[in-house]
Amino acid sequence: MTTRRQFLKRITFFTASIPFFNSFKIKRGYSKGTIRKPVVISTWWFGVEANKAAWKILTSGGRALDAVEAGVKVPEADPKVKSVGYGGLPDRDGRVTLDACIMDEFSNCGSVAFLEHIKHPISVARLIMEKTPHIMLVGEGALQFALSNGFKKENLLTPEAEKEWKEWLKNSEYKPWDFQDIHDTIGMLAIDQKGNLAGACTTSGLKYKMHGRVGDSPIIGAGLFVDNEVGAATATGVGEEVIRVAGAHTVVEYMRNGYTPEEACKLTIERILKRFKNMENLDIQVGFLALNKKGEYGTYAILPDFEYAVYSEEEGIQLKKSKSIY
Ligand code: SD4
Repeated sequence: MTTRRQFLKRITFFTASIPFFNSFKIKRGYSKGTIRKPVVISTWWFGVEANKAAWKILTSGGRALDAVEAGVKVPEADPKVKSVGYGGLPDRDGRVTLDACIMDEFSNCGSVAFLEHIKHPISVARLIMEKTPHIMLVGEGALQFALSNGFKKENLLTPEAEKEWKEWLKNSEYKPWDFQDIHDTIGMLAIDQKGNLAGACTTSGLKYKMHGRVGDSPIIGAGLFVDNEVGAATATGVGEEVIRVAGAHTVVEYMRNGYTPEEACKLTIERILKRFKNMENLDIQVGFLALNKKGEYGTYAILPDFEYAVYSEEEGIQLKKSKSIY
């Protein structure tokens, strides 16, 4: 069991040793070893079903982009997942507002934020990527764009989510990270049979957030980043902390410098923690997933309990526990 003090020492060691590791980056860089493909990884328990949908596309020779879109649509449509799409817990005004983004192997990307009434924000994000000169549409403009492209306007607040929100209203205590009721994003990364990478990220955001709040999930470089030469990364947890360090982009940059996916995630988590003076009462969760060009993946989180799903030839479908600082 690591004490907080040991942990702080470790951070200092890591920070001091980065230039040392960097001096080895050529040697530590990409070997010409076998590339494992296809592979798909995604955040949390609902990643299992999502990965299965993605896997069908990957194993029939489809594009990673199509696989990640199809994959994350599974929890978007599932009312049991109270943190993504339909059935997501609302903001403090009782409105379900969604954030999502998608990125492909050519650095094409699309994003929606603060979108209401559309069950599949990821598909709206993809359409923005493919049909507009822009990357990101938000709020009313994003809704108008979706409706004019054939998406249906729906009520996404299920009776169960409404009941929970009304219960919360009694005390209105805002806890961005509530261990009793983990509230999470799906971030998914895939490498297809051709060795191309793509990623998708979609969420209803932190429950009972302020109306209008946007997290990291629709921000390219924060909640998701894909560089087809290097690798891809995605994030879950308190989006404000992820945005502050341009999380997913930082993970990819560490991989570019030769770090493994797990090392890259860990270094980025440590970057987040640098600003916290008092680690004793830290109750903020952030988790990163990363997949490199060789089909190797890795994860790291601040707190335990971050789990992720992986699907590959070697491992089949598995739900795994991530390593964490605490
Ligand atoms: C957000 N990162 O809106 C998302 C939500 C999440 O665990 O992943 N919560 O900040």
